[in-house]
Amino acid sequence: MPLVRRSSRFPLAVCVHASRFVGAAALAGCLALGAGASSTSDPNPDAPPLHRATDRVAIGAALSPQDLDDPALAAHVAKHFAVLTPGNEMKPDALQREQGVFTFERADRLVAFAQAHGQDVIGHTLVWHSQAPKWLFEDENGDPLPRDIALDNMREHIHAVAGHFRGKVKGWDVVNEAISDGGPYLRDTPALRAIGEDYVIKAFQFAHEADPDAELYFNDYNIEREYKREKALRLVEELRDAGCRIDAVGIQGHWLLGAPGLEEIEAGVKLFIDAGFEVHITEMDVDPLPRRGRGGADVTAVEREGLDPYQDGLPPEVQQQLATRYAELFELFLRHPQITRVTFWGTDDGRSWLNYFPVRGRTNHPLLFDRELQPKPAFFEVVETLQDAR
Ligand code: 9MR
Repeated sequence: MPLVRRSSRFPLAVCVHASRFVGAAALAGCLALGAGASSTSDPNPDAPPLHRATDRVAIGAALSPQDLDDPALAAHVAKHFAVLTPGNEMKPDALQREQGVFTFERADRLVAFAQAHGQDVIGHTLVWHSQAPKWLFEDENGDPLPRDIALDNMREHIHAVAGHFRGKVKGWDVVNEAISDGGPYLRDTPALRAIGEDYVIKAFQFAHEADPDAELYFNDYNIEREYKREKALRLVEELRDAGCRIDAVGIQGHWLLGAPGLEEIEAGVKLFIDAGFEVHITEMDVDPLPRRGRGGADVTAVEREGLDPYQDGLPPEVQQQLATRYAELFELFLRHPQITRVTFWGTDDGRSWLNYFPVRGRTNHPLLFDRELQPKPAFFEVVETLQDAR
C-alpha cells in the first residue's frame, strides 16, 4: 500500500481561477469569498480553499439550501467549492409534485447563494425514476400513460424547469440512472414503459430547447464498472448519433474504501474518453463502513451489529486508508484532462447520505471534512495531489 504523503505546503494566497469549466465564475468566487469571509468566521482556517488548489478540474459539492442557515456551513461552502449541486431540490418531486404547481423557492435559494459567491450550479435532475411524481408517466392505476400524454408531461416539466433556471444553471443532469443493473440495456422505469427507449433522446431535446446554452449530461452510478459501462456507452453514443447536445458523461463515483479497483475505474473512464466524451465525477464519496447484511429501514439491531464501528471517529489506520484511496482516485482523475469536474456528494461527513444508506442511522465518514467541518487527512492528500498536477 502506498504511504500517505505528509502534507507540508499549502499556498493560501494563490487564487487559481483559470479553469475552463468554471471560467469567470471562479474569479468572481475568489472575490466574493473575501466579502463572505469577512462577515462569517472561517470554520476551518487551517484548510486552504479546496477548489483553488487546481485549475484542472472544477471542484463541487452537493448540499441542501436549508443547510445554508448555518453560517459556518455557508462560509465552508463559499470557501471550498466552485460548483454547487442541490442534493434534492431540483428533482421532479421537489419542483412539480402536483401537476402544474411549481415550487422553486428552495432551489432558487441555492441558486441565489451560488450567484452571490460566484459559483456555478448543476441542475440535478430533470428525469429520474426515483423522487418523481407518479402522474408524469402513470395513470391512477399505475399503468403507463399513452406515449403522447407522457411525452407532453415530460416536455412541460423540462421546459418549465430548465426555462425557469435558464442562464442560472451551468448544466443539467438531464436523465439520471437510466441504465439497467441486471437487464440488457435500459432500466425498467415509468418513463420507459410509457414512452419507449427514445425517452432519453426526447428529454435531451426538450432540455436543449428550454435552455440552449446549458450543458447537458447523462448521469449514472457504476457506469465505470465492467458490468454496466458498455450499456452506458451505447446510450451516450445513441444520444450523440441522434444529434443531441451532450457535454459530459457523469460518473457518480459512490465508491467504497476497497472497491472497485482503480484499474476497473480507469478502464471505465477511458472507455468514455476514447469515444470522445468529457467525463465528470458527479457524486463522489468513499464509504469506509462495512457493507454486509441487509440494508434498509427494517434492519434489526442484530443485523446492525458490527456495521457501525466508527461512532467515535475513524481509527488512524482507517483514516489513512481513506486518505490514500482519495489520493489515488485524484491521481487517476488528473491523468485524464477530459475529466473536468469532481463534485462531492455532501459538504461534510455529518451531511452525507451514507449516514442513512444502506443502513439508517450509522455514523459514516466518507468525505474530506468531518462533522465539525474540519479537514481530514484525506483533504490534505487531495490538495497535495491537485497541487502536484498543476
Ligand atoms: O442525497 C440524496 C438524498 O438526500 C436522498 O435521500 C436520496 C433519495 O433517493 O437521493 C440522494 O441523492 C442521490 C442522487 O440524487 C442520485 N444518485 C444517488 C444519490 C444518493 O442516493
